[in-house]
Amino acid sequence: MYKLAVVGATGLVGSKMLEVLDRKNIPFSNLTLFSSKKSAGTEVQFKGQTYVVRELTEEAAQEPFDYVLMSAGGGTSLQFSPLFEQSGAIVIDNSSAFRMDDDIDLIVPEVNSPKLNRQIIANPNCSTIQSVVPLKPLADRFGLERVSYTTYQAVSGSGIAGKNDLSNGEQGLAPTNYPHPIYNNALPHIDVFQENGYTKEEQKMIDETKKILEIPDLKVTATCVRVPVQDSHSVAINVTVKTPATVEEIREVLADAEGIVLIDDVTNNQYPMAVNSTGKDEVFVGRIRTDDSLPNSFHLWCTADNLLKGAALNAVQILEQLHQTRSESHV
Ligand code: 2RA
Repeated sequence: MYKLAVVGATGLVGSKMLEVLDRKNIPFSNLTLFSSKKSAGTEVQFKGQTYVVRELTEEAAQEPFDYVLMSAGGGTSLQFSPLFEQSGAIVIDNSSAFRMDDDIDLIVPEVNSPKLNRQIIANPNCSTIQSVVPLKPLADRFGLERVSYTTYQAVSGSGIAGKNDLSNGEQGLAPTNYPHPIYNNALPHIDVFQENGYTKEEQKMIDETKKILEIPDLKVTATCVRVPVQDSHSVAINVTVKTPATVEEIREVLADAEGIVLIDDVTNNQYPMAVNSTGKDEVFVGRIRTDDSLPNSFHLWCTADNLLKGAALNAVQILEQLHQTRSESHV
């Protein structure tokens, strides 16, 4: 039975991790919840028991845990994940702190598996996770030449502050988290701008897609937009495949793929929508059609709950994947 810690247990993603753990059968005997000093002492209910959240300290990070689910931002992860790792734990980190380190696994269980060169495994960016799930079966079957993303990202991607800006905006109050009003607006600005005019969010999607799919020369570009939606990200994916394909063949490949629900019946106005993916585990894909402006190119549209598959569920699925591997190696 495992000793499990959840860091950031009172945040949006951390509490979602507990929700997911509650419905999974991962055999942990001992659960410890950590947070910043500010939230320490909070009582959290889990499986009928009350847990008092502890402040994460360097001493606490050296206690013996088997697994640590970390969702407390990049700074906290940089400071504490290596300490947990040195004490023998496998850390599954939801921040961007380690994602692009060469020796760190960047994992989406439907797509790839950990090599564990380090005992820190990075959870990818939410909009990347939901995009590589449909791209992986297309890569395997047809090969990938080029991917262009346009995202429509929910405010919960910015945590409680983003959700507050949207709800306050509806009351005519000025935003405190975003640089401009998000209510009745769309912001082509997620995270900070880089020298090259791309935002860090766009750069994450570009770099992480290549790493997860293990296609370093894949041509990828992205435009990431914040929209006035509470939960679930939507992504328009324009993809060029290497070998000729038809829409039907693409539909068949995606319909059989793990973690995907195909909703693609425009004659009956059936297609993925954020309101329908919120609270669900899968990635919803539809609007599949040819892009006649380029050879071997297609449009896809996908939606997913950014706090579930985009963060908490994917992290717990990595834990499940490791548990499965461990159980199989002990047979
Ligand atoms: C966002 N993907 O949506 C980023 C971080 N969660 O804000």
